[in-house]
Amino acid sequence: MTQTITLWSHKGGPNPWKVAILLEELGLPYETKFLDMQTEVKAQPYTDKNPNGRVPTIDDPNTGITLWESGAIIEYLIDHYDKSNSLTYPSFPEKYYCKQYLHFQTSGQGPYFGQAAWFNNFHPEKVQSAKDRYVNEIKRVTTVLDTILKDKDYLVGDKCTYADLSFVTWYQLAPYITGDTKIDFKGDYPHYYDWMERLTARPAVKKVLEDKQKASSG
Ligand SMILES: N[C@@H](CCC(=O)N[C@@H](CS)C(=O)NCC(=O)O)C(=O)O
Repeated sequence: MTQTITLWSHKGGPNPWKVAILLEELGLPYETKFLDMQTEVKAQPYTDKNPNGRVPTIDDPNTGITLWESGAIIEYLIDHYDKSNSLTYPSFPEKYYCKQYLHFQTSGQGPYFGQAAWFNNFHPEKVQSAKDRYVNEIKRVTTVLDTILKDKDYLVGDKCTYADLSFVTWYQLAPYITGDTKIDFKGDYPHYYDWMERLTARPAVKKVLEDKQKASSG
């Protein structure tokens, strides 16, 4: 029997919830532990697990691993628990295309969307050029995805993989992170928009987004 995996998380931030989507999709037992961003995430004992002082981290008693960085955690969960390849491909070149898109998400989506969030909502001075730069990056990344998805339902092959799922939680925050700039995703990026509708209609994704909503309003 699979033992319960612990997911160290934060109520509002998107990266731990990205991992929660994979845990739900794979039907794994897990419990979420929320950390206070001001007092706990950059302090011991948490930094003994994750010296980078960020979430997510997982503890998996089934293998004894403690692992951080959401992309690495997703690869680990897929390698260890997706034995039927339900969310990946064992075949060449699809296996590497899934990795390509996950790397694009962790390096090309997450950090830029994160900076947009920072300059629109937290930076103490109003720096219009920085806001523009990162909102333009959101538009650019979405154009890339919209173009890739022009003639297909999912990024790799003909089924939903972990690569698709990794993009969901940052996009859910788009209305907040773009500040004064309202992006018309449905009108300007229709292929992206339909893809995101398909992903967010999945029961596991719906559940995690509801859990996130409850956690951040609770
Ligand atoms: N590259 C990391 C980014 C993790 C990250 O930035 N997490 C945010 C929450 S979504 C965090 O812990 N922020 C707290 C801080 O920066 O102090 C990953 O993908 O796991």
